[in-house]
Amino acid sequence: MRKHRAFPQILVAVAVLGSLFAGSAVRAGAEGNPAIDPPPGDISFDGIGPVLTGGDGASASELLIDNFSSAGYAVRWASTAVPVRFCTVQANRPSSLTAEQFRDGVRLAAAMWNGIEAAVGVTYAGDCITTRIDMDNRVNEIGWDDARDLVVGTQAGLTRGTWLTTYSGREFVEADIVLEPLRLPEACFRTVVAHEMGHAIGFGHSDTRSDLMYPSFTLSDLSTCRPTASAYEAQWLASLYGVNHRPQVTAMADREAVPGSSVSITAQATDLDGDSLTFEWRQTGGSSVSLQSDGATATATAPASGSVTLEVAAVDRYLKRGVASVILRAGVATTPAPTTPATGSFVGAIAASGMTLTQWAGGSVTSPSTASGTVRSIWVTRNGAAVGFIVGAPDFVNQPFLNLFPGGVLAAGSFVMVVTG
Ligand SMILES: [Ca+2]
Ligand SMILES: [Ca+2]
Ligand SMILES: [Ca+2]
Ligand SMILES: [Zn+2]
Repeated sequence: MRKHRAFPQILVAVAVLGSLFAGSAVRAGAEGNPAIDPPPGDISFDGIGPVLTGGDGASASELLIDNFSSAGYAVRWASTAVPVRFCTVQANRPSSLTAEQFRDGVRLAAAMWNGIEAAVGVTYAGDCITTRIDMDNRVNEIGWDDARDLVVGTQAGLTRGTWLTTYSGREFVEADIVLEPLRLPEACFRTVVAHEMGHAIGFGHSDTRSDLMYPSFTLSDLSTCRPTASAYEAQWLASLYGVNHRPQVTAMADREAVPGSSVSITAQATDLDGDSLTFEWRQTGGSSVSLQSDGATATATAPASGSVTLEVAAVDRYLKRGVASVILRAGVATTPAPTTPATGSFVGAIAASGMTLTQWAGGSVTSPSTASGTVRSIWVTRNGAAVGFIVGAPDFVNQPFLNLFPGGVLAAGSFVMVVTG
């Protein structure tokens, strides 16, 4: 039985904090600020006990977010607020982490939570317009501790959430994540972000070591910096928000095409929940080719050689993604497939019965067409001898003619004798 450790919540008036520190200078570090060496031993992600603050005057005892028990006070985002949008504030980022590594950590955490089939999703919007975390601006920021010193002791970060109680329960209105600028292995940094994001979508702490929402990690055992939520946590998220499935998507079979030619590829997708879907196409392998997409259909240029891999994702409103790929290979420049020669015809009128000397208008003698009569045979002269094609006769009978004119195709303008009847 999983239990949540409940500790008294210390309420902090966010508005007061905001006014207290509104004037403090924030050093915007393109290069980042010096990183703080982490403390030895266990590092708590964000302190022990409940981490969320009510925005509606709820009492301390009501603020215990006991999400791992059946009798907890859950806080969640209203479905109209999903996907939950986060942006990053780069100010005060430690020098041990590049701006892009910071963004990658957030991107991966969002993708990890979105991978769970629950009716909640997280979208990462890139860097915030603002350069300072504001706890009361209705923008969900992820950034670094500053002169306010919100993260203290052996904590790596904190999540400050506010919610309002509505007829359907407690609904978040904002959740900000403040990180201490610690010098951490990238895997542990990513875990901290994923853990805090977990709080920001409604998780409390778990007392199970193998859960992402366990309250602490230790640098002496990097396996405690786990990249994903556990199966149990996935289940819990689905019970908080309801299940929502990722779309099922299939692309066309692998293709081979003449180098440089334009190839159209179509994906088919379904969603068990009936969500409307958008499609994202990208190239995941091979030398770069042009790729243009319009919904479920994409047009790519076949590579000059080798093959390229294209991936299509069908994405629903909760950012659940179904993915399929298709390989596009450079084919040999194909010779046109042999085609049935066009019906042949004569120049001018042909007698309904008898012999007519005329000219061939083009096409094959194997299916001659005339306005009158039935063509019995067609004759040409070669080296003073007549060579005939008997319509409807077996090939061996007509072999001498077909040897001269493969497929029975006679050049337009050739003089022929036609026998009809
Ligand atoms: Ca904010
Ligand atoms: Ca601090
Ligand atoms: Ca769905
Ligand atoms: Zn935590």
